[in-house]
Amino acid sequence: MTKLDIVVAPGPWDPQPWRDAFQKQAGQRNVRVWPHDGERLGDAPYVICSWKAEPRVFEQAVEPSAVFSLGAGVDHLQPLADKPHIPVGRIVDPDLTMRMVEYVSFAVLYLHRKIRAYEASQSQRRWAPLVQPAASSVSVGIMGVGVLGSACARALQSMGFQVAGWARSKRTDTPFPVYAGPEELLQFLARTNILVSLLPSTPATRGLIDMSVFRALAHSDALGAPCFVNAGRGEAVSEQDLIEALNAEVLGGAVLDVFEHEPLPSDSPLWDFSNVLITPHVAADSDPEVVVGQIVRNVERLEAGRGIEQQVDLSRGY
Ligand code: NDP
Ligand code: OXD
Repeated sequence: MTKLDIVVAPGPWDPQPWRDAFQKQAGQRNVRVWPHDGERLGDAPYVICSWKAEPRVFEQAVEPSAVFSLGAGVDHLQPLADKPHIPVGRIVDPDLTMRMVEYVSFAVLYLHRKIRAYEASQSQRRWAPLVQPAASSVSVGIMGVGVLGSACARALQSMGFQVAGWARSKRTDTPFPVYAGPEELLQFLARTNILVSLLPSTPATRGLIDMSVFRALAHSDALGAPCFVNAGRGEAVSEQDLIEALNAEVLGGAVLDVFEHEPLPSDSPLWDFSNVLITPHVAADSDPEVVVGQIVRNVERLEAGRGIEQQVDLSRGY
């Protein structure tokens, strides 16, 4: 059985933890970090494990046996869309899922429990209780109820929030209602006080969340103006419309982890809103030890002539 070389192309990430984790878990396989260990990959069969790597890594004379994303999203692997014969895998892992559940639960509670207002009171040494309604009076709508969105929906439901999802296809296997497709979007938005996006970046989702979406959300006695959480991809949101919606108080607050351009430029007006919390794309980090374990299991499958798990269809975009 031929062992595959493993080429790790971690793009802007610190390569060292990835080199260490692969060297620890890859057995006898040859591990190379690209481009640090040289740009040319040689003629031995290999796989590429990539995070936002420069596309020229995919332009070698010999093609990879498979390409793995080092995260859940595969939008950065679009250069491979015209090579459907190369299998592409992504990370689906309880560790990554639980990190996203933590982040989204925190963000929804931060908005629902009016923590921003209490932070402002504290900075002025003011004791200022606000009406604090129960979670059951707030409806959370999650756009994208795949692996991450479904887990977040269940966690929020267990806290008492009214939860609904929106996806591309109809679902009947969830303990919360799922609205599907453009035809059910308005119905979904009309019942949503806190909108959470966990959508991937695809041609169909790009710029989907715009002013018309924000205006269609429901005001509630509990929360006032609706709020927005984005931990999916910045490209799914019209950032200009988001800024306008915050300025016009169509939205009452937001927690944002992902942006059209990352790092978020220092002159972005989003930094200035007192009712917006910004985090630097850290909602669900990939832990090298965990991710590498899943990739090595897939490499073993390839070496045994089997297909990979968590394969994605890049023509669908996610
Ligand atoms: P999945 O592929 O499991 O789920 C994607 C969901 O989005 C599905 O419910 C899918 O619908 C829905 N969807 C896709 N396209 C459309 C569309 N055009 N209209 C309506 N719904 C659509 O992905 P994950 O849950 O694992 O991850 C979601 C995203 O989260 C990733 O793609 C990544 O971009 C982001 N992410 C962000 C992180 C961070 O740190 N901020 C960390 C990890 C991931 P259907 O169910 O019908 O297929
Ligand atoms: C991912 C991410 O897609 O970190 O895993 O954004």
